[in-house]
Amino acid sequence: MGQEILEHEEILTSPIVIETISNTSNEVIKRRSFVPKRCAVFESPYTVLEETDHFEIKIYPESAKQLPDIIDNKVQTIKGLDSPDSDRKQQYEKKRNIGIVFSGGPAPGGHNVIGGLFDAAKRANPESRIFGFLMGPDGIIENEAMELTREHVDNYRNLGGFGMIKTGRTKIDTAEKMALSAQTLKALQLDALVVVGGDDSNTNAAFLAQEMFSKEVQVIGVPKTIDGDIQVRDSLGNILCAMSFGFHSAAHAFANSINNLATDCSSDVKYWHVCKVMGRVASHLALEVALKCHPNITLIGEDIADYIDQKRIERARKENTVDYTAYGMTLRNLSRVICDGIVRRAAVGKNYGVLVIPEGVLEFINEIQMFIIKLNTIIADYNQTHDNIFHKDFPNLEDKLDFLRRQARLSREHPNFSVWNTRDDDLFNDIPAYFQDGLLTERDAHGNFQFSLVQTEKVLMDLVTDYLKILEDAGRYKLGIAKNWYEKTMNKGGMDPGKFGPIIFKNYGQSDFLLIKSDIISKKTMKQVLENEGMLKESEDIPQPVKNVFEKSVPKFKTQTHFYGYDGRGSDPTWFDCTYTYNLGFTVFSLIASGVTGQMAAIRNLEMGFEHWEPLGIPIAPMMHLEERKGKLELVLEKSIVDVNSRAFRVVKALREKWLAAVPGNECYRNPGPNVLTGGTVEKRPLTLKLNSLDKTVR
Ligand code: FBP
Repeated sequence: MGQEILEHEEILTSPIVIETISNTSNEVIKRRSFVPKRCAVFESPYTVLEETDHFEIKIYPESAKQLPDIIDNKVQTIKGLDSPDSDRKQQYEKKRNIGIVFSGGPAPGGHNVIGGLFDAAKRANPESRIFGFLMGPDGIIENEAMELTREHVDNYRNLGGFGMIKTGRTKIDTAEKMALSAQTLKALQLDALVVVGGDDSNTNAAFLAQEMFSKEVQVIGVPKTIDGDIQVRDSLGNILCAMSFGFHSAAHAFANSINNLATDCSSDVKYWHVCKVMGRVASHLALEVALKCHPNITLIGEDIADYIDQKRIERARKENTVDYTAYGMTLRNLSRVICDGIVRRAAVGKNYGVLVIPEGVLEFINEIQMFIIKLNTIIADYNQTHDNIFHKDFPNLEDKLDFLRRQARLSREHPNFSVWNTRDDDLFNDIPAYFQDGLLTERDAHGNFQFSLVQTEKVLMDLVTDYLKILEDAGRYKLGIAKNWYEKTMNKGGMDPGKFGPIIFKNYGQSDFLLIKSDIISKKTMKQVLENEGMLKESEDIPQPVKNVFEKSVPKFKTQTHFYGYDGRGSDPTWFDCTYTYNLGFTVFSLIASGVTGQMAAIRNLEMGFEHWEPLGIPIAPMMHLEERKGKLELVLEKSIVDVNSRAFRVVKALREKWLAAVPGNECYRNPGPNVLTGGTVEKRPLTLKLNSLDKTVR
């Protein structure tokens, strides 16, 4: 034993072993040393803001009421300045204490926001101090912060995740949490707080900015989320911020993994890979993945919501009525769409494929959306009325269902005041328990439904499997048999393929992939057909080659399910995200150095090449609108969803049939390439943005 330990030690002290197993791979060392380009304005030693009135912003009265001190903020563009006057110089170079916090899910590029802010702040004044709040907004409430040194920052440059200071989903949404936060900011003598987060966190940043206005602490937001749903436009549709950071890297990571599955399944030819792709509500990530790697089927939630069943409309029109169920897709409809693709590929011998399902697809299905809204309201009401937590009081599914049943019974006595009636209860009881459990899952701190915790893909694939069975029993789901294989098998068994062909196949002589007739659904029915056609006597068994042909035609639907989400959130940032976030850090500093608050740092023209990028500050308060949250209307920054009229979506729609590849021959899969920062061929910006910008000219 002692001898063995010694040997282990000897092995581990060898310099080659040390280098080989180091936690820091050569790739990490190379990444850390990459220096992203800076926008031209940041090449100047100073910057200045220029208020612009180019943009039309419609202000909600409620925003003006709740955020009076920051409602008049304007869009600010950033200009480089080489020789400032002494006031400007003094203001810019002032020693500052700046705090930064990550809020919500990780997104590749966050460390470079810190890197950019750190470099810009230290360039202006090496005495300035940057504090990172630990574990998200909890770090502000509980005053858990660390001063970030150059060593910390250098260690994480161009690397994924939020590991340097971690993150959390707490919302600073009560007077008590606000007061504790104010105490922390005062204790650290902060001049400014930077909130790096999604739509909800930027909303929170606006409320913090309002609260800290009188205390003279500036609050600046940064648009982060892999979901890509922070896309800010003015009321005329001019783009102020085309994309949150992290989106491109996550989509790239997902597309690479999905492309690997495409390579595998088209080699192994036996699995359908069902890939759920993150994005809480909007399907931006699924759309980008589709453009990057061309899966056979990609569902887009927004497209599903837009679906209109023309046949139903026509039928209703003839009957002089309106069929409201003709608008939007049901879960059942959707499973039929998937089945159609599977059946059509099977007909040309392709018993495999790649299906991409956006995580938030259920949000776009009316029947499910109705449950989500109703249950949100019920849970929020319960928590408020009982000053307790619904999920603590009803920990098990059975308890929750029991509670709902009681609500349904109550609705009979008070029909006008009920959110949950007996019809809801009956419909809800019709869905599988694991799905009921998913729909009743706890909402996050912002009141959002947690789609990532629902087995959306299982819900859909259960319906798909059931319907495929029905189609198979009806003889409509069959595997096409290559004509050459059929002829070879028959000839080898001493049978004439030409004699049997027209009897057992419906397209013999017309296609290279032969489909067994619909009424032949078993060996028994095959025997009957052969007997009827005089090819077989009642006492005879089906010839072995014909049996082999039949067996080959029976599709075996086998799936592998995958969830792409957390892996992409933790991936290293692409060139686009490294460069974008580093410049966001510089933008944040420029906004702080100019004394503004309640602004979100952004870069305009991301949809174009780097040379067109324009750093700017977007006023958060005027961008807010009212939305239902936790069953109540709340002021929030609007989430952007996929525009079904956008060029990117229309390209995917136009290529749907091609990528399904339900024809004999090659697939259309695309390899997006490795995520390298230099010398590679990886796309320099999201394909969605590139396509959507085709009609745009630089202003
Ligand atoms: P953010 O909006 O906070 O960036 O997070 C988005 C997201 O990655 C969604 O795509 C996903 O639904 C959710 O986070 C998962 O959240 P959690 O980390 O709490 O499981």
